[in-house]
Amino acid sequence: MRKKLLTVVLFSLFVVLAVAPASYAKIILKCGTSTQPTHIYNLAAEHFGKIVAEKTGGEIEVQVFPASQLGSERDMVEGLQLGSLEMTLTSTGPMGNFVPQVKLFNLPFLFKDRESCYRVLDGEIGTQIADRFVKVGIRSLGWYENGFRNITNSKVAVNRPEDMKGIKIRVMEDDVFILTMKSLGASPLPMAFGELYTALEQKTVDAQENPLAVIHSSRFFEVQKYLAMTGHFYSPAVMLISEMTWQTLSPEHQKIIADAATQARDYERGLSLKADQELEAACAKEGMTVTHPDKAPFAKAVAAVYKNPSVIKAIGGGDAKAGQKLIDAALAAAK
Ligand code: EAX
Repeated sequence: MRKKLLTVVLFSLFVVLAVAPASYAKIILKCGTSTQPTHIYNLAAEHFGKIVAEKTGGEIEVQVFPASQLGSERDMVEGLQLGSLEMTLTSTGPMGNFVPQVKLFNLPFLFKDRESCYRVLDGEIGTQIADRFVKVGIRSLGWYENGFRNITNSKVAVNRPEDMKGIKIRVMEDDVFILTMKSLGASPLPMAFGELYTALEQKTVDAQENPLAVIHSSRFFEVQKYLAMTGHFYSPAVMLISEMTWQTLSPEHQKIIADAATQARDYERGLSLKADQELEAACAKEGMTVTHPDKAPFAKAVAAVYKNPSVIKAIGGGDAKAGQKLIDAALAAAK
């Protein structure tokens, strides 16, 4: 009897040990974003996770944490460097603090249209800048899209740059955004995205600027009356993975993740285009007054940002000549 019991126990132990490695091998990749669950970043991150789960037979699970639950965009990138977070899909807002050359993409009216954006981002310039991330402990899995940014505010219908005078506007945390809004005569206040809705609600700021996909999913129409389709910045996004995490993955898993990220990028760009086609009317339906200002006077007002010595130097990573070269190359490629 005892012998039989022992056999059963040993057999059970064998079964547990045989099965255990598979369950222990499961890899969880947490991916944080700043935006609301229905926003295109999160739909794309879920799509990415689905492909990865399928291709790895469930060995890798991507868990998406929207709405700044894991911190601001800057906090999350720092988390990737420390290895406390595996992935994030972020705007370029905070990225200039990690790789200054990214500030290039923050210049106003740099790109003509989406084709021009993709040509620069997916081409040599975008690839070279993305390659720099690895040196600071993060790895780019591709340029996604936040979108063309438009201005909303609670005070006035904006038709000309002059209408921006004295308007307190929240901007992302980078001096290029601050200088751009100053050159329009507005009073910019840098702030993390997670604090923005409350700041608009409590009137700490009058205005903000974001792509339609963000404006609509964050329900800014509840606290902002006016929407001006200025398209002043094209805001790229970037899918990032912690380099520490990346180095623990097998080459097979790395390939699956890289390919899935490219597929999800194309999916996300499609969603972003659709958002731009549909959400202006949706915002109007929610009660916003929409204006379509002539962009030329805005572009003229912000042209000074391109001549700003500290911006040029920063874009060159501390080298003004390199900065000017990069700006010229981007302008030529974006044409
Ligand atoms: O990345 O901070 C911002 O306004 C960004 O556009 C937003 O968080 C999406």
